[in-house]
Amino acid sequence: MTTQNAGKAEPAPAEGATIENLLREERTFPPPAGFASRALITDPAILEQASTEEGFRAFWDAEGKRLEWMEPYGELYTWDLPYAKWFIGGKLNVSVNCLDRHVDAGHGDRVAYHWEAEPGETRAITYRELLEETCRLANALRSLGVRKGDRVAIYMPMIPELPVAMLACARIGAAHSVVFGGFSSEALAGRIDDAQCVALITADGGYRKGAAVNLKANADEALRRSPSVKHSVVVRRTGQEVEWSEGRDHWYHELIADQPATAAPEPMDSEDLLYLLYTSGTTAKPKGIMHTTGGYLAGVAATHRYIFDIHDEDVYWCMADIGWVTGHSYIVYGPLANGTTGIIYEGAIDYPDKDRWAQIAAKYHATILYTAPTAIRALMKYGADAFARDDLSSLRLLGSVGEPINPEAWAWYWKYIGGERCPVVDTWWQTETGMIMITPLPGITTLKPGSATFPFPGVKADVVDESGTPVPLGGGGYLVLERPWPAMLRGIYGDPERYQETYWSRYPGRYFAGDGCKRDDEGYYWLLGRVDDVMNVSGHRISTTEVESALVSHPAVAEAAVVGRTDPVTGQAIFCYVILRSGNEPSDALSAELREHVAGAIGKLARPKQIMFTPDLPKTRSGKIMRRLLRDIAEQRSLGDVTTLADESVVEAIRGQSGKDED
Ligand code: 7RM
Repeated sequence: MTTQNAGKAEPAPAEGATIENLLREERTFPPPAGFASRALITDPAILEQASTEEGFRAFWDAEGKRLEWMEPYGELYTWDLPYAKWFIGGKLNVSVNCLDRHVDAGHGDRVAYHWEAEPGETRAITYRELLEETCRLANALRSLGVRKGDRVAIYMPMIPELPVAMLACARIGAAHSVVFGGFSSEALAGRIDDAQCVALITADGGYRKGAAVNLKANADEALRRSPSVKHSVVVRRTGQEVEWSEGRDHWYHELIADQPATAAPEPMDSEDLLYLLYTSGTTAKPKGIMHTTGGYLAGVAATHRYIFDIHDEDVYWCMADIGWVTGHSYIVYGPLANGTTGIIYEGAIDYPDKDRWAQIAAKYHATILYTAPTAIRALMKYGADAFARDDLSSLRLLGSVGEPINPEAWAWYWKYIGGERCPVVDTWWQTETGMIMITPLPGITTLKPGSATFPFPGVKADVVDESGTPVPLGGGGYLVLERPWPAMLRGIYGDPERYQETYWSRYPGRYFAGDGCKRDDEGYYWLLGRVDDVMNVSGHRISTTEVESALVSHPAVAEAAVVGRTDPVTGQAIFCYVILRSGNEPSDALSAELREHVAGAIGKLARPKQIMFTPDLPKTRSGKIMRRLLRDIAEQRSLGDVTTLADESVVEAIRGQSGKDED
């Protein structure tokens, strides 16, 4: 096998390998001794133990037993492909597990969330307060006729009432469907309609970079088209002028004012629907991913606890928006199930000051930060001096999620934010998986920058080629999962065929994640981006991730996005969008240098055809680069669906640049 070389010669496509393995990263970081000595998991044998069916069952049974059940479960799980059920016959309520349980154990005064608003207000909400507010809203929803089995849409900014709304739904057995506050009325209407939601919980507005967003106006527009919603509950956040529909609209504060602070929790079957969360397909209509009760809660609680190594005194800050799955699993359900003290921040992390995030981390003595590579690269662009005045010495663990993290960003995160003492957990998972699946365990795993390392205990993953044959270590292919896991999706709402087709038909019996992946000779997993993004240059299947990582390892480059563009000679040619670090100017010389740099770092076959310098990149609200749009721009086509694009002006800014063909 010759695919291990660092690209000095052009390797032929390796047998069975469907995606080239080009980038080589040699740095390793064992767990810092001070960290490992008090970590929750210190024995590497757990990975081996949980790999057998017996060990896997023992692991999840123990995690299931940590939860509070109204009726105990019998069988641990059943697997009637492609449908798993977990904790069979058990009854529980998620809000009880997230709230009552901790208050009953004497932790009512513990802070559940430190809330920090962009304009500067703050609130500390204890577990007792969160429980009482949840019960008031649960009662209010019941008074409006919302019942077990109904669906409730939530369209809110990052304010404490958002987790309250989710928990209140969970308390009464209604499934919530949270729609990002940044989405349009059209996106909201489509999602409400698909789920036939009976109620909507929203706010008058929210703040983002100093401006008030018109949530209520968007919601009103959506409700004109979505007649299933009979009641709309509105939090007064900004105080802005709103239209009012008598009988349908209710102020949150008025509605809960007279409600009792206790509410009987609905006993839910372990397999009852907890929530829907819509993920946008590239062109087709968004999929309502279904998550249920017992397995989901056990899955997110266990992964949160062991991967973030949660101790009682931790102050944990996941910087995601609650409107995407990271917020559901790792701001709300996992952390609350574990009785963790967390931070919720409403605004942009670099507003009004570049170091706003660091001021917040310092103020609350955050011990754990969990964010996305896109945020890390944005902070890199500002440079470490931007937060030199903030004391980040309380930090002890860092996490990354959402995209492959390029080794340079990883190393910067480790060095400048973590002060070279905090393990960095690069966590791979999806809306569909519900919980983290591939990840370091920070007390035992030797880290490699850019690798999500190994499957979580009990997770059975593999990397396969087109035909489904496992690719040997050292090669790249497609990531599959081979055994059910408790937090896995239970389907796509209203569309069982699409569920079967999207995830289970390509490799019968195995879950197809849609991501490229390679393993190195020590078995470390390296995620290579979405398979739709893989480029085909002269028959070599090259991951955009590896070319982007190579570009970002050049000192002039802050961020890069790479796509394949149709090429008459090579099929596709590598087209790179590059954002420069401040102090660097676009030039033909720099363009040539970057192309050489990539060729030198990962091989001549990956030498870019074209570099386009650009001020910005199109991203989703959760920070993922929309390579599909970049392909459209590179091919000079009209753009496809742009509803999930965070900032539409970016596309025009890019189109205004010129890119010159090389060669
Ligand atoms: C949690 C989340 C899922 C997709 C997934 C990947 C990519 C997420 C990583 C990652 C490499 C990671 N859910 N992805 N985490 N790629 N390394 N650590 O992001 O449903 O919104 O997206 O995100 O492509 O399939 S998601």
